Amino acid sequence: MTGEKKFSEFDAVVVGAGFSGLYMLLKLREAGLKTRLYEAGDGVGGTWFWNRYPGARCDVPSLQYSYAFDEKLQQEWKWPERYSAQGDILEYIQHVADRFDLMKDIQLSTQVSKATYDDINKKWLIDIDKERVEARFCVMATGCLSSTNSPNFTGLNTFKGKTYHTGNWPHSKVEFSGKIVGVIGTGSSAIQSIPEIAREAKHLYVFQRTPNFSVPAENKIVDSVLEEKIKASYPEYRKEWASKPFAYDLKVNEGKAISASKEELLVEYERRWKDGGLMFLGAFSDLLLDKAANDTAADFIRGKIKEIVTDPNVASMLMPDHYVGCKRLCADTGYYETFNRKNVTLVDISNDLINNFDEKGVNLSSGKHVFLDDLVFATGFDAMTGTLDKIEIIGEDKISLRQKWKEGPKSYLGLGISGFPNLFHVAGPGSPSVLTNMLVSIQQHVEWIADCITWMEEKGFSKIEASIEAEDSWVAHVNEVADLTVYPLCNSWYLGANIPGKPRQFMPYVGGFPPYVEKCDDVASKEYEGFKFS
Ligand code: N01
Repeated sequence: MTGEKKFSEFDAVVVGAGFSGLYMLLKLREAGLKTRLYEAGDGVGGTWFWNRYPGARCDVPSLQYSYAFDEKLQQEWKWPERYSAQGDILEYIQHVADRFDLMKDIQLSTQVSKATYDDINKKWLIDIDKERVEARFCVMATGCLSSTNSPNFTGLNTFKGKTYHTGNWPHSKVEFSGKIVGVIGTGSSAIQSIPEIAREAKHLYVFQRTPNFSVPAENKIVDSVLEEKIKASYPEYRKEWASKPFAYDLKVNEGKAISASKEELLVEYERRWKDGGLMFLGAFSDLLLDKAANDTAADFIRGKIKEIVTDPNVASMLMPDHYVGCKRLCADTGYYETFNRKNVTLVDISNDLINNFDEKGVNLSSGKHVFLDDLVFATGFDAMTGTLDKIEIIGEDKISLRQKWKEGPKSYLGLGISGFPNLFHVAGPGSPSVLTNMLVSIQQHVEWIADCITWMEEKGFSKIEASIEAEDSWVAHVNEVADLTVYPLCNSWYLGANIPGKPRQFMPYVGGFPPYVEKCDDVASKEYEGFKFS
């Protein structure tokens, strides 16, 4: 016992029981390491455990957004819809946890508050609620969008109605019928939940600071012929999808928008709009690289908004003026159409700011008061770094990760952090993560980490640490590549721009999944070049 705390010792600790953590646990167990996984929630599922808001579903096709590591699993599992709903994805994750007998090594409802590297014993000392744990390796599988952003509006604590956050939604059905509801935010979570809430509520006010581009998801029942075809050669399909820049079958047209005629642009955009989903971003190869090319896509979507939304003023308020994709493109079911409903009001809070809340609703800076029964925050996340920021992580020089990252996150390949030995991060900043099919990125990271630890065990090393030189040069490369695209040109969470005071740095690696994998494989083949071992 350490003081009042129970003491436990493992070879490895994994933090987080989403897709990353579960697979990491399985791989470390296969590698022969005694491993324990800690999860703050009272169930597994990560993102899909917390984000239960109405309309929550994935925007990558489920036949692709699923684990590839087990042929029987991928053959047996049946996805009901092209883009699965949150409940179906959660059921799949729970099935995986049971099928591979993972629950016996998972401790739920357990918050990791502190992790300190002990350089003498080459171990992490991890503080959880009533326990102190020692482990040789610590893997942060804490997710990229797992710390909610809840703006602290003046007077919010006086508001008498119920408040919800899309990223931390109650487990039982929330009743909006007969209620006057406000939704703050117009990102992906809002765009999915607004049509659902509008169908139920007496009246819905949508408080919009920045309009967002969205394309129809065209969700449907999984096409059984396609499913059969894919399942007949699943490993080959998975390999082909992983060879694409976004690690899924986005079908990027090789043609360029800047050299296409008006007719060619229209035909391609119309075709993609009709097919639905994020395929829209692949309409031309230069959309994310060239401002003029991107403008053609933006004009097309603005034209669609004008066609769909009957009130020209509302249509114009819904038209974004940034680049398509530089804030994550959304996929919706009836989003713009929802603003034709009589019980929906769009409130532009970019000029008429939210001044304060009182017990009955919200006051805008113009003096206008909006009465609300319930309020939904669809205000997103402190993305990519937020959850690690909440844990006090102390490295070998007694410097905290918070201090190290105060100017922005720095890591080598998004996998390892200089000064923080034996700590790995799955899909962290500096890796392609959120710009790709997360399942593919997660599997690549988990397998790389498991292989690296196995290699260390074989070689008799007990300590691995990214070198500062390798880290600096990778961070420079990540920034350099981002600057070749339109991604850094708007105020997105990719840049940390949604969180007041957060350093502005483009966090994910935008160079494409295949070159990233090539780099990771090359590093591994050169005895983990850029990492130091002892
Ligand atoms: O969060 P967001 P999200 N006052 O950050 C507004 C993934 N995801 O939860 O743009 C007023 O995108 C903010 O306004 P602005 C996906 O990767 C995937 O919707 O900062 N408004 C914005 O409109 C996605 O990108 C799926 O000016 C404030 C909104 O809140 C990511 O999660 C579904 C505000 C936040 O939008 C995050 O999406 C859902 C303030 N103080 C989510 N603060 C799918 O797979 C913020 N806002 C389909």
